[in-house]
Amino acid sequence: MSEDLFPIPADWAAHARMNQTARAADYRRSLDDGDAYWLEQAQRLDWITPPTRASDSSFDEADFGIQWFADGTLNVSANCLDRHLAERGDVTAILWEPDDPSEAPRSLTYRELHAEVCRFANVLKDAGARRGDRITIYMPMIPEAAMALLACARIGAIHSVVFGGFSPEALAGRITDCDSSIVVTADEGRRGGKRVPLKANVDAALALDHCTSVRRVLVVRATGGAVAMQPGRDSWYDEAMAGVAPDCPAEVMNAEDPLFLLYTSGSTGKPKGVVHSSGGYLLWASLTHALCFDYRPGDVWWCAADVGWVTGHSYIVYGPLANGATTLMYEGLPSWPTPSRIWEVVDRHQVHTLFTAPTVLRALMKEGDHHVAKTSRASLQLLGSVGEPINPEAWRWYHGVAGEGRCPIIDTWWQTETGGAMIAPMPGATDLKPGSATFPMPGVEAQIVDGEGAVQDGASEGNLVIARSWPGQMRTVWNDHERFFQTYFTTFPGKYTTGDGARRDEDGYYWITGRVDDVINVSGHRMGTAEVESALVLHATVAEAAVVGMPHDIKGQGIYAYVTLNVGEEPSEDLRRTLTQWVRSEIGPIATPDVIQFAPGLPKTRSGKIMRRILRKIAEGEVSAQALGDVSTLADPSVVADLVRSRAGVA
Ligand code: 6R9
Repeated sequence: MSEDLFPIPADWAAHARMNQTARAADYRRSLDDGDAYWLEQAQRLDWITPPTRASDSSFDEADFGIQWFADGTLNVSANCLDRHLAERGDVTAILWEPDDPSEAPRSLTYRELHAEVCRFANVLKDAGARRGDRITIYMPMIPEAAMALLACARIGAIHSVVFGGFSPEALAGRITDCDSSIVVTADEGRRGGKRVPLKANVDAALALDHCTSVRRVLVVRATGGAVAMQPGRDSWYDEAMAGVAPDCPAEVMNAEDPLFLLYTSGSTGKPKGVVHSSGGYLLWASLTHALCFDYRPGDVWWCAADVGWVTGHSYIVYGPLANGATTLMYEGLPSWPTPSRIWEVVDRHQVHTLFTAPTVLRALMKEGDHHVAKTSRASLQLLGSVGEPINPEAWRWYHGVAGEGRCPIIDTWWQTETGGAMIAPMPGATDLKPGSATFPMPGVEAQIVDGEGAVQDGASEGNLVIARSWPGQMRTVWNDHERFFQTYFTTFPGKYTTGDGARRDEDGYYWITGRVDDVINVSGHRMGTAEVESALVLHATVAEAAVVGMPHDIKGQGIYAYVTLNVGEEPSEDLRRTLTQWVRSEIGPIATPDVIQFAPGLPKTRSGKIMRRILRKIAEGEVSAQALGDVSTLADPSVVADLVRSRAGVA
C-alpha cells in the first residue's frame, strides 16, 4: 500500500473552515467536553425547543440506550426548507439531470421545493398518513423522490426508501416488516436508456399473500408509460397534488422521533430496518457535509449515489438541504451513453464537488483517459469517495486524471448505521494518503481492538469499534431492539462493533481493510451472504448453498455461490442460468451471482458449521494446501479436494 503524502493544497489551507491545528483541537474538545461541544454544534439546526441535554447514551447491557438532544423539538423538513426561505428562497435547491442527455434539466429553488413539499405532505395526509406511520418510497432518481422524503418528515411520518433495483419479493418483505400503509412510486424509472417497471413491481409485491398492510399507492408520472391503476388504492400524484391546499404546517417532532428507517444487510438473517432519529441524524448529516466537504453557499454539490441508499439520504437530501446547498440529482448511470457522461454532467452544471464510489472510478478508468480529457472539469474543486475501500490506483486516477491534481480526495468511511461520515479527511485540514480515510470525525472515538477486545494503541491492525455514541448513530432495529443490541454491542461489550477491520499507521491514519463478517460489498452495495443463500435454497432443486465474496476488478467484490443440489438433480449450464435468474428475481439484479459452482458437498466442521474460510480461499483461486490451511477438523476433508477439482470448470 502506498504511503505517499499529498499535502493540503495552499488555497484550501488558506480558506477552508477547518485547518490542521483547528481540526485536532476540535476533535479533542469533542471527546473531552462532549456535552458542551454537542450542545454548541446543535445550534446549527433550527430548533422549536432547543435541547438542554446532549447525549443520554450507554452501550452497556444494564442501561443500554441511545438518545441525543432528548428534550429538544424540531421539524426536519422545516430545517431543510422553511428556514432558508427568507435569505435563500431563490437559490436553487435541487438541480436535476435526466437520464437522457438530450432532455432538459430541471431545477427547483428553495421556495419552489418548499411549496411542492407542503402540497405533497397534504396529499399524504389525504391518503390517511399520520405522524409515526411508515411510508414506503420506491422511486426513480427524480426530484419527487426527495420531495417524498421531505413530505414525510413534514408530517412526522417515517419513510422507508427501497432501492428501485430491488425485486417485488424484496420490496414486499420491506413493506411487511414495517407494516407500511402507503407506497409512493412512479410509473417507471429510467436508467441508462432502459425502463424500470416500478409500478408493475409494486403491483406484484402487493399481490403477494403476506403483503397486506398497504392501503394506498401514489404514482408519479415519470415516463408516461402505461401502468394498471387499481381503483380505490392507486392515485396519480399530479391529480392528487392539484386538489390539496398549498400550505402545511410542519409537525413538532421530538429529537428522538424516528425520521426514517432503511433496510440494510447484515451477516445473518433478513435485512434489518435501521432506524434513524430526527435531531441527532440531521445534525450529523449536516455537520459532516459541512466539515468533510467544506460546503460554501453557491457551490454546486453532486452526490452521485441513489436515494435508495444511506448515502443518498444523507448527502443528496438531508445534509445538503439542511446546509442550504444546491444539490444535483442525477437520474442515470455514470457511463451512459458514453464513459464521458459523468464529466459532461460536471461541466453542464458547473459542479464544485463530486462524491461517488470506487466501483464507478474503476469502471471509468478501464475505458481510457481520453473520455475524461475531452471534458473541461474546470469547476471541480473537490472529489469524494464512499462505499468501499478505495484502492490506491483508483485514488491516484481520481486525483491525477479526473481532478488534474487540483482536488483533494475526501474518502469517507461510514455505514448505514452511522448516519454520516465517521472517518474522513477535511480538505483544509488533512494531508492525504491514497487509500486511507484518514482520521475520525468529531465525537467519533474510534478504536482498534483485537479478537478479545483488548484496545490496541499506536500502529496496529484489528477490529474497528466505536467506544461511545455520536449523534448520527442508528437508534434501534425496527421492531427488534434486542437484535440491535445483540448485533452491534455484544461482540466487544460496551462498544459499537462496525464489522469492519482497520489498520492504524504510525501517523494515526486509519486504513479500512474491509468487512470481517459475512457481509460482502458488491459495487459499494452491501449484501449479506445469508440473504443470497436463503434465496438459493428456496429453489426446488437446491439442497444447500454457501455464498462468499470473491475479488472482482470493477465491483470490488463479486458473489461466489457454492450450490449443493437435491438428490436426483443434475448440474447443467441451464440450471446455472435458472438459479442466477432466480436470485435476481428473489432479491434484485444487485444480488446476481458472478459464479455458481455446483458442489456435491460443502466443507463442514463436525458440528456442522460451514468453514467459509476455505470457501473464500477457493473462490479467490488460492487452492494450494498451504493457502487452504488445516482441513483436518472437517467432518469430511475430501470435499475440499473435490471443490478444488470442480472449480476449474466454473471460475
Ligand atoms: C456509506 C455506506 C457500509 C460498509 C462499511 C464498509 C464499506 C463504506 C467505505 C467503506 C472503506 C470507505 N465502506 N465506505 N470501506 N472505505 N470509504 O457505504 O454504507 O451501504 O451501509 O456500507 O461499506 O465495509 O462497513 P453501507
